Amino acid sequence: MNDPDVVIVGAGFAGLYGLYRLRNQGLNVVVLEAGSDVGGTWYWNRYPGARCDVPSLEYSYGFSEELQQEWDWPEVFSAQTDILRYANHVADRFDLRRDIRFNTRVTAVEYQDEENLWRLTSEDGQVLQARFCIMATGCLSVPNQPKLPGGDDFQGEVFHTGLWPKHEVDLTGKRVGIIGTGSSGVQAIPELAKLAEQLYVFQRSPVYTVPANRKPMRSEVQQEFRDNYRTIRALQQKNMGGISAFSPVKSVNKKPNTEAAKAPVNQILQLSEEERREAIETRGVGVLLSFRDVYADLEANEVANELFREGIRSIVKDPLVADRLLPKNYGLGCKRQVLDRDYYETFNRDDVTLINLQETPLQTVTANGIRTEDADIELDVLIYATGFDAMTGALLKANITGREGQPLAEKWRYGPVAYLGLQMNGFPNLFTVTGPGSPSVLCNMLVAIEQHINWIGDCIGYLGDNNVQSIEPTEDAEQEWIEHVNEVAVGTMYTAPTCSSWYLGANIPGKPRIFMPYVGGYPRYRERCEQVVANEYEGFQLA
Ligand code: N01
Repeated sequence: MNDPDVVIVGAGFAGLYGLYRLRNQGLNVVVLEAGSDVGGTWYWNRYPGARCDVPSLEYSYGFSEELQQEWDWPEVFSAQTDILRYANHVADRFDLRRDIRFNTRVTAVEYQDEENLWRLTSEDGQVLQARFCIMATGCLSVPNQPKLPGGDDFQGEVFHTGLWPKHEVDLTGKRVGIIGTGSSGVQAIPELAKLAEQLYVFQRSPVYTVPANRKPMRSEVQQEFRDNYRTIRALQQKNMGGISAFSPVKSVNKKPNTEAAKAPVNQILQLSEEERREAIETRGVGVLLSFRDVYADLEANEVANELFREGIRSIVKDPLVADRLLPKNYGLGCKRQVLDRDYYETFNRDDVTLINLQETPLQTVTANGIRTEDADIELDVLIYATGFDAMTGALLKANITGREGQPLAEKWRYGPVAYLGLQMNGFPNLFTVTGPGSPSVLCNMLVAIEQHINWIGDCIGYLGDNNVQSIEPTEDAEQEWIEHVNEVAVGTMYTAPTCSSWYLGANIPGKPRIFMPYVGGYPRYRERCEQVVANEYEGFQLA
């Protein structure tokens, strides 16, 4: 087989759209995928309770009018199974599988200086060369497996939420331990509690989580979205997080709002205590996330934090357990917001035990379970819900080397350095999708992905039309962009001194503490990308 024009690594939503878009441009494209099927995140994260925290009508492709008109979403916020079904439908509908090589884990991505080609090698020894390489490897795709003392000694079954097996995991009658209470843990815990005989939750940091919308999709609502998709996709382009927040008017009976609920106040400090409580009563605790000052003002943040804690105390019956669940040393807005279904209620069950690792640290994993400072807890199953080596993990794991054999790991030894999260100096014709320095994980992923792939597709088209052999950013442009990325993150709760999050790389021992995504908002970022193109690829060197 002839070498393709483009190799894409990853057949998640970015890889699928990349293949569709570039193939339609007349390019010969091959996708290499480690899994046995499409879906990326939604292929690997099959743990009980896995679902998306963005409404499905928004977290879906906008590139095909037919696709958005024909696909039915069964719930407002879809479960993993439905999103994976959607990914499979897209692969089949657009005949994408014929260019995807499954079970092909890329272990090296090397630039060949002389030929100006990228050579990709896979675990099973396949070698493929192409002029362009697109890393569509996802932002949360390398599971963080902490090295706990005695971790290898455990004789029971071990799972990671991010690598959940495809076969059914039978937890009936079993004593199950779960480490981690981030988005994955919070989603899994209520479901695991229903399946296991006993559930032990090992919590290092309590979490701020608000109840998720759990409504089934009504066909009238779906139809109203379908009728308005053009507007919705346009609104997404103008929203900070790539979400249209389109409000159906025909298919939804709006209840009359109380004064507090409809007040156009976006500062919590402008409300009296009574008004704050009334707002929570009418709109739920999630209303705390709608006040702007909560994200920018420490006093406002603490007011909201305390109201949030009050909510936990009112749900969890045992005051000691409730106290352990209260986040105390960081504020709302520091970490990725978590959504839940009956998380706090789950701790009222007799068969669920919360272990606060800050009070009673984990000493060792044993053959039979976990030993903390004050107890030996026997387990049949141990589940790690310990997150991911986010944003840079998958790129570094692919062993990318650029011009003159420079490893990406060396270029990024003090943190990721890239221009617009799209390209790196020294790595010509290699593109990253939703890479560090782009809105990425702070944006509706599908919107961010389509924008990146369109930009890359247009760029490759431009190079072809103008007989240009390679593109890469200048070091100056890269540096300037990173400074801007850091500048806009300063003063936000994301970078507050009390904050440790995977956005900052703080969850991985030894990882440089750098705020990786671009917090300046999707529209501003998109406009910058467009301006760069209008100025004939400003900040890039073309050769
Ligand atoms: O990972 P996390 P996640 N010993 O890093 C704990 C997306 N996502 O998989 O906070 C003990 O948030 C760690 O404790 P601490 C979403 O973007 C989305 O849950 O570091 N504990 C924390 O409690 C999300 O933000 C969806 O102190 C250890 C937990 O493990 C991102 O993925 C669903 C530990 C990790 O939380 C990551 O979420 C799922 C150790 N050695 C995921 N190491 C939705 O769409 C780590 N922890 C809803």
